Amino acid sequence: MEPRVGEPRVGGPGIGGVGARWLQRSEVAADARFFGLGGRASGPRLRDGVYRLWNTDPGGSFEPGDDPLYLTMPVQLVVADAGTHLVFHDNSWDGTVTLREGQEGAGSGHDRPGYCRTRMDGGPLRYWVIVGTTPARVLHGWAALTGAPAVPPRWALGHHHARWGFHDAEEVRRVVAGYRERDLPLSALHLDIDHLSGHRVFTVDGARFPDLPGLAAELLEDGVRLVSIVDPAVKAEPGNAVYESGAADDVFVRDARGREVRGEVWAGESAYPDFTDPRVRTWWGGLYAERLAQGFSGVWHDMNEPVSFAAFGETTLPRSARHALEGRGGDHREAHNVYGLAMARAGYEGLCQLRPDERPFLFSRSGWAGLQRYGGSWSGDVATGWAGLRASLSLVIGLGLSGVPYSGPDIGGFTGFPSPELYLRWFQLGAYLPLFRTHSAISAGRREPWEFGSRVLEHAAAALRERQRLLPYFTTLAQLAARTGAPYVRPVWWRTPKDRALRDCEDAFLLGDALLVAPVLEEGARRRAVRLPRGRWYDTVTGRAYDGPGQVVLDAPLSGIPVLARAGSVVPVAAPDGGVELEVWTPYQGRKGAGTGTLAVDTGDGWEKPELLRFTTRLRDGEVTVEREGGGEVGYPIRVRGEAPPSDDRRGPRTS
Ligand code: NBV
Repeated sequence: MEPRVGEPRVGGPGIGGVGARWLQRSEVAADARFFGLGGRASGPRLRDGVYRLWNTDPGGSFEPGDDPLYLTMPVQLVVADAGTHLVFHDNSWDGTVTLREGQEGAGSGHDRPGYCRTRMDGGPLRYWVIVGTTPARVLHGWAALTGAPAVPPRWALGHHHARWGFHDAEEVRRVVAGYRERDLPLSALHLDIDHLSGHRVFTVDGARFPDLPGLAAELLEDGVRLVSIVDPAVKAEPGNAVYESGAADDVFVRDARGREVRGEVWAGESAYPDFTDPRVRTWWGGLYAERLAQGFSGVWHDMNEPVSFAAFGETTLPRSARHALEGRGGDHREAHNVYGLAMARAGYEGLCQLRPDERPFLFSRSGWAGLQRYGGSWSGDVATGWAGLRASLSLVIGLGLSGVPYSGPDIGGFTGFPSPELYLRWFQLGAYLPLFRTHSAISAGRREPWEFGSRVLEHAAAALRERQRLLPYFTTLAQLAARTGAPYVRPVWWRTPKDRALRDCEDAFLLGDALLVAPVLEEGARRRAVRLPRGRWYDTVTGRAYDGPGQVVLDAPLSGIPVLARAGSVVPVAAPDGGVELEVWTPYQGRKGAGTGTLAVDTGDGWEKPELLRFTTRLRDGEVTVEREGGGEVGYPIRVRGEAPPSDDRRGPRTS
C-alpha cells in the first residue's frame, strides 16, 4: 500500500539525494505574509527570520523568542492579495526555513518581493503546493493530503484540570470535590508522571494510588474522566515488565553496532521504542490495555521529541541511531521529526483496537505533518507571564493553520505563580480554545480556579459556564474540522484574506464562522481595540451592533473578554433544560444579508458520522426567520439575539 503523506516513506534520490543537502528558494508577492511551520511561539504571523525544522524540547519553559519548539513541520501557508497557497516539503530531515517578507513600493512600482529559502540537511526535494482562492480551500486540500483530523470524544471538549505533582488519590479526590462543591464543570483530570511507580511508563505507584480503577469509577460518577501521561522512554532495568517484553521483541532503537541506544529521562537510564517500525507500533499499542484497565479514558503523550537529558550537546537521541523507517532503514537524522507522529499512530491504533467502540482521546507534545489523524497537541511548557499568554495563542493558531486543529495552552502557564489577573485572562482565553486545560509544573503554584481569590473564582466560573453552554458549537466545529480541515480557531482574516490590516492582526481570532474572540493579553487592560472583518458584528454582552471592516474599542472588564457574533450566524448552544437551542444573531435586512450556521447532531463518542444540519437566517420586515436547508422543520428552539438596527444603514460607532 502506498504510504500516506506525512509518514516516512522511501525517498528517491531526488535532487540532492538522501544524505546530501539542498536548498530551494522561492519568491512571494510583496504583500504576502507567512504562517504555519507547526507550533511557533512568536507568530502566528511568521516574521523575517530563520525557523528551524527540528522538534526540540526547549528545557524548563519557553517564551516567545524561543524557537524551534516541540512540534515543527515543513508546511507554510502564504497569504497574499493574489491568493493563498500552501507549500509542504515532504521531507522529515533537519533543516531551516528562512522567511523574508517583501516590501511594497507605495505606488512607485518598485515592489520588492518576499522570499522563502528552504534548506534541508538531506532527503529528497519533494514538495507539494496547494493553491486556492481562500485559506479554507487550501486547508481543505491539506487535510485531503495528510488526513482528516480525529474527532475528540465530546467530554474532551469540556474543561480539563491537570497538575504535575498531585500527591495521591486523596488529593485528586479533594480537587474534584473542590470543583463539585463550587458547582464548576469539570470533564477530565490528568495524572502526570508522579502517579507512576518510579516514573516508569505503564505502571502505578500503588502506595499513593492504591486502587486507581476504583478511583476512576468513582470520578466517572461525577462525570470526570482520568487522562494519563505516557512518555516513550522505557526504563532499562531487569524486572521492568515493559522493558523485558520490549527487549524480548527487539523493539528498541539500536546504534550502528547493534547496541541498544540508552538515554536518561525521569525514570533513569532508558531505551526508546522505534515507532517507525510497524511491528513496534503494534507492540506499543497493546500496552495501552494496562492504561484502560487502570480506568484511564485518554492519553497525553509527552517527551516524544524524543528527549534524553544531557549535560552537553543535544537533548535527544544521537543522529547515528538506527531506525526501521517503515522497513527501508535509516538513522535518527530522518526519523527524529516523525518520532512523535509515529508514537501517536501507535497509541491511536492501539486504542482503536482495544476499545473499538469509542473514539480515542490522545494529544501529543511532539508531532509532524499528519498528527491530526491521531489527535491533537498542547502548548508544552509555556512560561508564566504575559508574554507566555501571547505565545500560547500564537501556538494554537499556528498549529491550526498547519493542520492540527485541536490544541490549547497550560492555563496560567507551566511555571511559577501567575498573578490573579494573569491567571484569569489566561482562563478566559482558554475557555474559547479546543483544549481547555489548567496545568502546571510540580514546583509551580496551583491552578485551581479558587486559588486566586473570590473575584477570580466568580469570573472563572462564568467562563466555565459559557464553555459548557458552547459545547454543542464546539462539537460541531470538531465535526467540521474533520470534514473540511478548517481549524476551530481561525485567524481573523480567514474569510477576508485580502484585508491587509487583518492579516497583521494577531491578538484576536475567529472561533468557527460565528464568533470573534478578543482575549485580553495585556496587564491592567480594561478596554481593548478590536479589528473587525467586513460585515456586522454584535457584542455578545451588550447586543450592540458594529459594522466592519474597521476598528472598535470595546470594554474588557475583568468579568469577561470581548466576544462578538457575526450577524446572521447560528450558534448551537446548550439550552437550560439540557437540550440544544439555536442562538441566532440578527441578520442584515434583505436577501444579501442572509446568514448561515451548522449543527452536528450529537451521536455520542463512537464512530457514527453525525448528520450536519445547515440553517439559513434572514431578516424580513423586522422579523428573523430561520430555515433548514433542504426543507423540513428546524427542530430546535430558537433564541434571537442582537439589536436589530432601525435601518440597514451602515453604522460604525467608534470605527476608525
Ligand atoms: O511530566 C512532567 C512534565 C509535564 O508536566 C509537562 O506538561 C511536559 O511538557 N513534562 C513536560 C516533563 C518535564 C518538564 C520539565
